[in-house]
Amino acid sequence: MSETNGKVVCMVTGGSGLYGMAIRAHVDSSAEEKDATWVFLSSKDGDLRDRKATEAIFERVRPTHVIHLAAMVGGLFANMSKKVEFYRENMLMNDNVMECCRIYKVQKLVSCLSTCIFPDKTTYPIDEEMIHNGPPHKSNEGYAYAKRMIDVQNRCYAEEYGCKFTSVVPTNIFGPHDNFSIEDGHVLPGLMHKCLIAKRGGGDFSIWGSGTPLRQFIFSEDLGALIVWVMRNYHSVEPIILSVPEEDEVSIKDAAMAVVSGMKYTGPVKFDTSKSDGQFKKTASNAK
Ligand code: GFB
Repeated sequence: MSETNGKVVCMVTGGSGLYGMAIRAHVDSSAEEKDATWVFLSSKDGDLRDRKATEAIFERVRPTHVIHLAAMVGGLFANMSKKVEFYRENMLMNDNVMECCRIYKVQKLVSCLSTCIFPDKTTYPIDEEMIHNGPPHKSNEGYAYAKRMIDVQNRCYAEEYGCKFTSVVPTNIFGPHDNFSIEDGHVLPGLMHKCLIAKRGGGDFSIWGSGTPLRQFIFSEDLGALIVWVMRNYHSVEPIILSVPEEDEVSIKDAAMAVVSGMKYTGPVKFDTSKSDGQFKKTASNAK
């Protein structure tokens, strides 16, 4: 995409997180992004839950394009215990960023949903048309409804103000610069961290739940390249799923055993079935 007037200034909120750092890795290694200015925000640049702080960031950076990744995120267990915070903090950030994108005439906004926001009772594979066809899994309804409102707001801004806002729906992400939090993080980084502790003699390697739930995992740096492609080349307001294909869905047990072999752990492996399995499956189609 060539800009007729002036440079592309692309601002990435949540720029220091797992997803943001993956975009940075892609941008740093791709020739076609050399002509654009990329600004990666972290929470140190301002609190996006605060409207004045958000406006001050837009005033300073004057972005032409925004990739909005900043969010209160967490794995199943964090979501189950902090539904109010997951709803409120994400709603505040999303509303401030979208309204500032309108006011500052941002040419393109790409926000981030997640495959966990899909209906819990559904047919498979799930595609982009099905997001609102029923309530999400109870475990993360706070986060899921806040994320679903991004899709609703995108359509309202497009209809009323002609804003070019859209969203991507990544499946479970893993990769470098994760927080690897065992209590609040996602499954793969949590398992890697627990496996490291077990290797160092800190007890047996414990997989939470039964290991039977199914997930599609995408490597963060592949996702980084995909979202930059969406910013440059995808012009619909409708969300687009970014995932590995259905056939690459694996069980939590298979994923855990991949961590075990990848980290050359040879000790005992056990399943802590006192922990929840959460949503059994949320198979997404990447046909689009
Ligand atoms: O990544 P995760 O926490 O979230 O995966 P979801 C949870 C699944 O992995 C459950 C099992 O079936 C857990 O029982 N599991 C096994 C573990 N061992 C572990 C472990 O050590 N840590 C964790 N966290 N899980 C999330 C949503 O759902 O999907 C988020 O809650 C987000 O909002 C994310 O959207 C993509 O995949 O279940």
